[in-house]
Amino acid sequence: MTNLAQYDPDIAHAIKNELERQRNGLEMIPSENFVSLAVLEAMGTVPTNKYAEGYPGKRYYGGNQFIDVMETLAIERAKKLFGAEYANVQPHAGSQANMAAYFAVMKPGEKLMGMALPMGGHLTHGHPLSFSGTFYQVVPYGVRRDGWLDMDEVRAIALREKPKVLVCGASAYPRLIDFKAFAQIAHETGAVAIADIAHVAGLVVGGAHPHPFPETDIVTTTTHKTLRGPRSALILAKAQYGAAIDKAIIPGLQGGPMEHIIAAKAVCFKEAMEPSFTDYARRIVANAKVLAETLMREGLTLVSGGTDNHLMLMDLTALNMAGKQAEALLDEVGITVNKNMIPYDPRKPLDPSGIRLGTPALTTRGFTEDDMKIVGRTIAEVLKNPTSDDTKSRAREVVRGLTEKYPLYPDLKYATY
Ligand code: DSN
Repeated sequence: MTNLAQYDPDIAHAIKNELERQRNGLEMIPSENFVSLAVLEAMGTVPTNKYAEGYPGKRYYGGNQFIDVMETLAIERAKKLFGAEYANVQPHAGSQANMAAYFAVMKPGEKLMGMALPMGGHLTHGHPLSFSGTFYQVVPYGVRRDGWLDMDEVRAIALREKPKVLVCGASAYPRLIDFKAFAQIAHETGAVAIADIAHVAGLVVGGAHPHPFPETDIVTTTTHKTLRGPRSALILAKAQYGAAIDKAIIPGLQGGPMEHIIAAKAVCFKEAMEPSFTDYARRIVANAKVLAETLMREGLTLVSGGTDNHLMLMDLTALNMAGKQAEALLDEVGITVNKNMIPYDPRKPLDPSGIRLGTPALTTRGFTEDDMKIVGRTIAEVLKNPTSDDTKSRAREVVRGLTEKYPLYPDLKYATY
């Protein structure tokens, strides 16, 4: 067996370059993070070779005695971590987790009520171009003009429309989500309450965001955002939904589970149960609040006037700039953010008025509130002086100083090329 660098230097080189990009830049896309070396190691292991369709103790293939150990540990840890009666650790990704949750409780053509994507929701919460907007009748809700959710409006829509499923959770909402209030509205109107906590899962288990259980019926999440695990997903639920969700995943939607990723999820859940994870979650939010205050003190506009979680949404209209331009400018100095629609955006999804940025990845590196002030002032200076080469040089120096102060994966060695 030859190693990657020997056999395929082109791919090995691209991977090495990606590692250096991650090391040398400020990663501020709020849905990204850096996994531990233990999680990284588990992902690159031999369970990838194994077919394990079915569930522990009930597989369609032989030879699963060790796979069952991994998956059972992942299930038991997930249940303990989230205080859930049931867990399914097989969804490959967040979209598949949501698809399985809907498939378990709703027939095609029934009503799905979810937050509209341009308002901060997600494609799988009913966007017309997603399976969710194709298979189901969609009833969208949004935020008010001030960027905040209005639970009275959500309740009024749900009472009028009587959806089969009310899904809550968001991809670009900087405030706390009252999962309990959503579940109450769902149950008052006869709907199943699903919380997609992908963005805030790490904050939820770290006690820095309200918890969806025990009120919510089904909870879906990715595992790679604030939860800081492998790129994958998870479904949790009240026990009564377990059998239907198991069937929705297999044979409903997926084939062989990725057991190497399930092993890595088990490691992630163990890490998230450590007392230090609570401190991590608290620091993500503290860093985000300082970053938001710094940006606003510099005169920049944040949707809803700040943040209560790990992310913020900047409205660039007053700078006479679009999200695309801001994303590219910050990229030039080594700061990675993503262009994003803002609520009531007059522009288009691929050319929106805002950017979305957050603190989970920088907090993993060790950035403090004082560092976030420096980051905020640097971002503001670049955005306010888009044509100044001096500004860009200064910003690159700041980025270099900070990334050297908090080295990423200093012990990770790939073969030299
Ligand atoms: N793509 C994810 C995000 O960036 O928020 C949502 O699925």
